[in-house]
Amino acid sequence: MLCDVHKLYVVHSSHPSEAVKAALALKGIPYKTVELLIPTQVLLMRLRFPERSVPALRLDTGEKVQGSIAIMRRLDELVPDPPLLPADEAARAAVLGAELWGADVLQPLARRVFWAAAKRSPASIPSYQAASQLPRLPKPIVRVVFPPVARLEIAMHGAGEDAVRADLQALPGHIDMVDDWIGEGVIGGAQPNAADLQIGSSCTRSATSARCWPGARRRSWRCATSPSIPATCRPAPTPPAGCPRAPDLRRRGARAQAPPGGSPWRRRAAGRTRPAPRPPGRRR
Ligand SMILES: N[C@@H](CCC(=O)N[C@@H](CS)C(=O)NCC(=O)O)C(=O)O
Repeated sequence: MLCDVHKLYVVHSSHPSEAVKAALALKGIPYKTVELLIPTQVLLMRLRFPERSVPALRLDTGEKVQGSIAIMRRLDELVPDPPLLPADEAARAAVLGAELWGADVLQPLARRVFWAAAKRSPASIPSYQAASQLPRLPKPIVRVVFPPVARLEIAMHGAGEDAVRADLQALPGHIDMVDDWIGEGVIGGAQPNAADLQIGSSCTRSATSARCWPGARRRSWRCATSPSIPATCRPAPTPPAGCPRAPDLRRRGARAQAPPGGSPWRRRAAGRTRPAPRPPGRRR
């Protein structure tokens, strides 16, 4: 069966969805957005696609592609220019490694931190709805509906206090690694690539959520403001200034070093050992 237009299924403010929207925009591919209200995608996507998550793309031919990485690959086949992967083999391997790390490590971390932060700061939720296509839910309804949704998402994504504390302690090491990739030209070049979109969208999501967490908030988030990260990958939502703090994290100090030995992702992606750790206290 032929549809007349490509359809991209998203939930609003979903970072992998933003990455795919940016890829479609870069390639100038017209599409229609089908926005689902979180967390209804868990049921509704299963009716249309093999998996329950967004983003998912239904091409005008009826072909279905689900998952941000799979969609990016398919878009490159459909519209090769501009490419989302470099032609040079070594550069391509580095970008693929960074993209995979972005999808497997940073993306779920950003999701966990978001839900934990949103639970702490339910007042920030309307700001995340700002650019949504769906009718804005009245605040009293958000107040009633949000707590069980947050509990469900936290359970689904393993975003309990301990997991998020570990995430926030690992985050500075992750950001250093992303900044190194920017320095090496793997990401952050003149032309955004697939890793820029994958990592940039998660960085911006983490950066907005991390405003709730004092240690993480001190970081400069160079990755979230890199010029190669298209504006569509930078969701505007900002938790309010009065967003509650996390006393346990403040006591421990969230500026932790990367895990000993560094990330295996980094070594696999770059094909070399991790550089010596930076001197303590260095700020970007
Ligand atoms: N790694 C996948 C994950 C997508 C994903 O988990 N999307 C979230 C929204 S940001 C979702 O739909 N979650 C629902 C679920 O996992 O049940 C991708 O990049 O497409």
